[in-house]
Amino acid sequence: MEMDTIYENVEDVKDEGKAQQNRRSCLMLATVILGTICVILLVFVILQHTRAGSNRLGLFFISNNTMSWSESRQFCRDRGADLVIINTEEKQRFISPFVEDFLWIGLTDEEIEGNMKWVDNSPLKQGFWVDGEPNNLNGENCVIIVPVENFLKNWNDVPCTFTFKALCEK
Ligand code: 2F8
Ligand code: CA
Repeated sequence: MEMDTIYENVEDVKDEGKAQQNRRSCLMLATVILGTICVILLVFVILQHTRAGSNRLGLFFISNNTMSWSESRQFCRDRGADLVIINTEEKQRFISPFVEDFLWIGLTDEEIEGNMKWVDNSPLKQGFWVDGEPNNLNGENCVIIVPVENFLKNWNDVPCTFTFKALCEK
């Protein structure tokens, strides 16, 4: 074999090596880009899910029997739920049309008079009280939602020992 041909072959092998290296680099880059996109998508989906979770309306159910506020709460908790927390106007408007009875909701100022708290311990920010309520008449510390036409004024505080049906949210 002549010297020229040997050099040509060596050059070909070098070129092939470079091409292979380039292909590997491209593959690596594509993998990194795809991986990054996957991670971004995953984070996005998780964030969406978390946000949707915190805003979502749950499953609502009402007890057949009437009970005190504490018994109502226990009734809900025994079923993996709790008395409903109504902390947005949207939720208040959603729930109100289904209210056909006096129903306990998860709001009470039993601990400190006038300091209404939800069952998750969060403070009441916006109330949807019947005019004149809450009036703490003879020590009323627990709250019911009542079936009246005005869906933005249908809460009343009543004695916690009175018996009403429970409105639970899971
Ligand atoms: O007049 C408002 C008043 O009406 C009732 O008491 C007479 C309610 N009590 C019950 O529904 C148990 C009060 O909570 C209400 O403030
Ligand atoms: Ca009252």
